[in-house]
Amino acid sequence: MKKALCIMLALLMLTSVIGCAEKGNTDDSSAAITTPGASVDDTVPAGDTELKDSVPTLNFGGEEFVILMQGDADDIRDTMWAESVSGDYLEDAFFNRQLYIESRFNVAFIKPIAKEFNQVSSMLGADFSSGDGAYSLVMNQMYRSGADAIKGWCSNWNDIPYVNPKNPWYNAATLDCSIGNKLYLLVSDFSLSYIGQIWMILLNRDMADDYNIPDLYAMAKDGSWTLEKLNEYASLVYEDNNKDGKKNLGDTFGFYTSVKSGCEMAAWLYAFGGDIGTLNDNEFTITLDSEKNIDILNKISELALKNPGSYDSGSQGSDLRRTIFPSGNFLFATAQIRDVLFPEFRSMEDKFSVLPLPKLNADQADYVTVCDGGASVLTAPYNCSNKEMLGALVEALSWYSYKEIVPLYTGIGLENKGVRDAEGAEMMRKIIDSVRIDFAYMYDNSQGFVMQLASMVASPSTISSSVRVGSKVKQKYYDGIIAAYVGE
Ligand SMILES: [Ca+2]
Repeated sequence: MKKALCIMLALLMLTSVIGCAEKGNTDDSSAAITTPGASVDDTVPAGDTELKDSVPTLNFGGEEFVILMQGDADDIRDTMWAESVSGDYLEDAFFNRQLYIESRFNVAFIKPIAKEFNQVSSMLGADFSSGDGAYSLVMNQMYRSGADAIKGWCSNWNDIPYVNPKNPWYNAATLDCSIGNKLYLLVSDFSLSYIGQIWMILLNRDMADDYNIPDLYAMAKDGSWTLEKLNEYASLVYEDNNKDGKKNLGDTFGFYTSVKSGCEMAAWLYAFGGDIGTLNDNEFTITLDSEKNIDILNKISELALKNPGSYDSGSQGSDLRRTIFPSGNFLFATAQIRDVLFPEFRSMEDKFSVLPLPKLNADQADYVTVCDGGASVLTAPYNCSNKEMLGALVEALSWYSYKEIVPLYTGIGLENKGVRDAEGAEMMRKIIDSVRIDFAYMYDNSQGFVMQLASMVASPSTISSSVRVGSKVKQKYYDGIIAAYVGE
């Protein structure tokens, strides 16, 4: 074993806490959403029949499709699989998907095995050592999956038949994480955990009317939704409602963010066209120390801490997201897609819009966002015994989810008093399609810069020196990953 690989493995074994791991979704929102007339069928879903996976007719003789995933029973119910028809929109959609897949390929889409993310890794490792091939597909935390892939526990998706990452039901940026022809982590619409943890920004439309904010949907569409606009509109709003002379909860603000969250700060960094490092021909270079990126970190700090309308959750952390925007006291709030499915959002009186995180300026080509490192990505277990079934099902499930599940999932959160927000649904898809996954972020594994962004943004006077000090260590870390991939 190469020395670099040994160092890498040692580092990875030391890593126990992964990512911005708010645990998988544990909200009970979906349970509250019922559709009494729900019916179940196994026909091809409605919609654009031309855009479909190209998996041929295959018969797997009733073989079991076994998914090993992070999470618990609630995560299975909220993001993946249903025992039967229940009257809940999402669960019924999952059940329909199972019937469709079972009927199309003659497989048994059994209840996934859900375990805590470290345990999922251990089980995958044990399966690798024993050669059992007990699992068809593994869906574990992004950061953890990167660590597992380096150990050789996963197969290269490019060697799995039928999977075509260029199809729109995969995240296009996944390919940016390839090292040569090696692609171990895949993201598709089949991972609702991933879709749900994508960052965006919310706008309280009732407050926007009160403060004469222009049509931001139009602005987002024509590309003029920028940091300057966010700063301008957020700064219009502050009222000391509780008259204590302090900025605190209960007051009315223009903007909410949580500087303490490294992943949230990473989302702003990428949104403004910044990056941590670049990968070219198996050469990784830290770029966070560039003038442009240091400037972006300073701008995030100014937005979060100096804008007169901003409220930073400080030590209260990001858990406040669930209640703070529905309180009706915030014009804008940084949020994740799944937040809008929380009951607090669904019972919120004010109307709201979803918007992409703004660009740094109008010159930036397009909107960019990222997903939390704790979300699930797809890996192919090295010992999976039927890789043809794996490929066929991942491709078909991803396509089906793109057509049927994701529009439903985002639509539920955007439904206001029974009225579907069509413009919002379109915006939501645009946000999902703007997710960037690059090598630095995908393999951060809490060893890269992501977690440190929080303390950097909180202390603007030391941003440059912190980045400079960290760069050497991070460069070695990433070099080690690449050596582990290409040096074997
Ligand atoms: Ca106050």
